Amino acid sequence: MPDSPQIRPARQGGKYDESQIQVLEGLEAVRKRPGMYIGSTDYRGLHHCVYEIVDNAVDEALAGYCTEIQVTLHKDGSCSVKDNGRGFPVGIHPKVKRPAVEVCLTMLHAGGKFGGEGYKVSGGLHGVGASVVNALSSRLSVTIWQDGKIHQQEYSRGKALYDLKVIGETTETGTLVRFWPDVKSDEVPDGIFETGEFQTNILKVRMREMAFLNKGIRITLTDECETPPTERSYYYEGGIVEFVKYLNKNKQVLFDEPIYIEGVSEDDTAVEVAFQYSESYTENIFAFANNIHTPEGGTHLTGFSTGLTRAVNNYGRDFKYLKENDQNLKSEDVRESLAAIVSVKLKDPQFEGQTKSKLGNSATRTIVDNMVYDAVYTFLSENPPVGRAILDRCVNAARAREAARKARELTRRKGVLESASMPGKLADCTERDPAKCEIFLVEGNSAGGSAKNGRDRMFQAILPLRGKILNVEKVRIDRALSNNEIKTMITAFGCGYGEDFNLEKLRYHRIVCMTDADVDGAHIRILMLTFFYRYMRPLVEKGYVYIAMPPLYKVTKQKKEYYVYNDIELDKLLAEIGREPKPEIQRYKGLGEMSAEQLWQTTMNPETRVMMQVNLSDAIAADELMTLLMGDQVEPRREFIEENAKLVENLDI
Ligand code: TSJ
Repeated sequence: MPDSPQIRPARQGGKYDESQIQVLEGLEAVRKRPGMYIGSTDYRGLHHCVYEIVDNAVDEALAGYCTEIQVTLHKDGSCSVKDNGRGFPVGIHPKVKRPAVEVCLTMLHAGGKFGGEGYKVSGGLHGVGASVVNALSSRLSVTIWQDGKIHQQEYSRGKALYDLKVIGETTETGTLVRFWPDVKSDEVPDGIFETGEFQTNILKVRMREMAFLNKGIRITLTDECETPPTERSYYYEGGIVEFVKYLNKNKQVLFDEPIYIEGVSEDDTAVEVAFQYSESYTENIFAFANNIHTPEGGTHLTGFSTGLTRAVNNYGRDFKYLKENDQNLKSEDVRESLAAIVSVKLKDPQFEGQTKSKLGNSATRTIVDNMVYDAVYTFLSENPPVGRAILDRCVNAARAREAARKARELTRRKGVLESASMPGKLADCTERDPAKCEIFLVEGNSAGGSAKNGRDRMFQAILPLRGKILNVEKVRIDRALSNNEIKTMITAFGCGYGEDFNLEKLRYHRIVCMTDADVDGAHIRILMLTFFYRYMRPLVEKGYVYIAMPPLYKVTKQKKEYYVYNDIELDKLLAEIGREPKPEIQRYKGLGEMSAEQLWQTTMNPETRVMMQVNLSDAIAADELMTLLMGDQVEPRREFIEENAKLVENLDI
């Protein structure tokens, strides 16, 4: 039989060939409903594409054949990923009768089926495979160095442009994929992505995370769009131990070396845990399954938590840190001020939950629990100073929790937080159906005035806040309640906080942070998001939290006014309307400079405004920034702000 054409008809000799129906239907489905495969078509989906390709190279590294991964952002808007592995198999796939690499890149879920023994570990957030990226790329090329030859094939929107061909000879091995995301524009109305701009700051977080989670792999990120081009390299011999040190790098730690546990279960589940206590009052535990972050937790996290709690309690009893009459420590006592990484790698991971980011495999819980219990109990027994430090810390946390509970009951009885009377500063709306109501948290009094006058009082409430919200790193929640801004927010929202949080009592379904478009505004926004993330997390999970986007400039030309939200838009507009005669450009330094009418038109009117909905990973990013910005240690903070001034701005996306 001669070589088959690129896409053969589904029907051949009256018989359906299932794999080909999949080719045709598969990639079309991807372009029809991209969100189903990559989550969204905004900047997040765009960056998932990079992760998806990198995951393939990481899998080759985990199989033991690759040590270097090079990620490059090119000036022409493309991204390439190159590894020094064995090279993607080019042999003919027995069933489809096309080269394996072509099958993987042009068929949905074809990946991993010809991987031989072992299992795909990374598999991307949505576990969809490289063909999805191919389908969503205007162009993609794959180059393979293998068996003395260099092979290449190119595709457009997932369809091969020509058969795999040999383009040269080589002594090396490896795989290179370069793709040009299919970006929507006036010229390409049927494009996919709303933006094609890769951001180094977003990519570097994931590349660093991948390097932490997979020790010994070097991942290099080069940005050729910057002048001069920048290069960052991530390589961690210590893996997740270095990850934990990184999480605690600005904190006073209780003991110098994180505790590290590693093991493989009978069913080949690989478990790695590292943890360390600090003097802070928050927990920073990140759980991963097959290199995928699981913010909703799951069985691996539960196993860690119960195993650790049991070990600390038993050690405390056996070594008399807990007296007979003392209650057992609760898991939240043991987790306070804990930084930890839990990473499991398993066959057939089951992802559950709202965002499919919760591990469901029930066997994993017992595996992790037992492994952690044994290792921690033994470690503490053999290292009494560390054991003492940890037990002191946890017993202290338990006492504080008990005190806080009593204080809360007192305030509850007095009705301080639940009374019908709303804070005086709140300009409430008339509507009572929470689903229709919005509350704007506005920085500063003058802006608060404009917002009050500009709003639609039917459904929009205004709560002016005066700058400093509190740093939750530094105090426990009971003390946090002495902060006026925090108290006011809790009262106005009506839904309580922490363990008592009740979403049904929430008075507004849109909570909008409206701060100035400058660094101070960004800080206050980070403080707000961190507070929500730590004490009202369901607000974030439900998508009730938003960031208002006030314009940065007003441009006036020949009595026409234009509002512009960032510098790129400004350039675009000036190109459009012409710079002669000179348009007047006003840069807003703060919300307070806008009149009530302007604020309504540009930032608050649902018909015309732009708002960003905050998701869990935004909140986590804010929380991490907060740790760095507000931690005890001054020097790293300054360094960080200098290094990341851009990242703070990036929260504006
Ligand atoms: F999938 C992809 F095209 F996106 C991609 C795959 C992208 C990149 C950057 C790298 C890779 C990739 C795949 N690197 N290395 C591999 N290796 C294999 O696929 C491979 C090689 C040999 C064998 C074998 O059993 O001999 C098996 C596999 C799965």
